[in-house]
Amino acid sequence: MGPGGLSHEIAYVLGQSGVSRTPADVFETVYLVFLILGTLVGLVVIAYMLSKAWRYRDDGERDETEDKKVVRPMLGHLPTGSGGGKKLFVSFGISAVIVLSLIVWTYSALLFVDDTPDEVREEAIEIDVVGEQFAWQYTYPNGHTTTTLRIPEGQPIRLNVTSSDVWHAYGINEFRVKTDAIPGQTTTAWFTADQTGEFEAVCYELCGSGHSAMRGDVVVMEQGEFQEWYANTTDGSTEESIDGSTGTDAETGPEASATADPATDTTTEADS
Ligand SMILES: [Cu+2]
Repeated sequence: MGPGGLSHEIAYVLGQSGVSRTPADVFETVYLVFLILGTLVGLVVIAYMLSKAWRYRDDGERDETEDKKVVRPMLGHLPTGSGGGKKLFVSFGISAVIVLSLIVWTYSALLFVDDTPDEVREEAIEIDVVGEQFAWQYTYPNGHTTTTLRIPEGQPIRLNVTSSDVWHAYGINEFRVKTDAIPGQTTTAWFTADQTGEFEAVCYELCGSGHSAMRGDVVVMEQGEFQEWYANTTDGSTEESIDGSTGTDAETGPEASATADPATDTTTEADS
């Protein structure tokens, strides 16, 4: 959660319109709400337990006759003390309402992530992702393929993920993206990168001996920089091959690679 994140979270919780939500916001809000509620419930339970332990402690002044006056609940009967079990029903009722509303709210929030909203679909760049032992390959709308994912900051990205061999799972931790890569099936995931920089796409499904090395670079560029880079990619051009030669882009960073790419493209094109 970045600066101003809390007001964003609260706006989302209150269902305010005009707040552009991303899956990362949804997951962070769900996490925050459950963390706060869990902490509150924990504090109440522990405080109640400690207060009762203190109140009924053995201080050596126990009155034996008091014990006999206590009405003990019987198996199969509702307790008659505290207003004939009213307290029990009220607390059960309130808990049920809270738990059910949490389920409905969480589920609807997750549906928002699963079903890409229409306005996101219109804006998004669609990129095909193929997992293969042991690398990720991306194909852009213009047919350009690469093993380094380059995306602009602030624009939704929609990934169509599949696998060409075994089960993998595609994920970028920072942007809260994770989806299975299954041979013969396509799963979609979307996200919006809220910061520029270099990140890592990792395989989250044990897929063979090279699983732990199944990592790819993710470079988030400024919009203008990305447009410049993308304009220089030609139809069907290949930037890096999947067999392990990753080129120099990861080391030189987005600025250097934006200018270096056309050269890389022509050399690899000649090879294939
Ligand atoms: Cu894998």
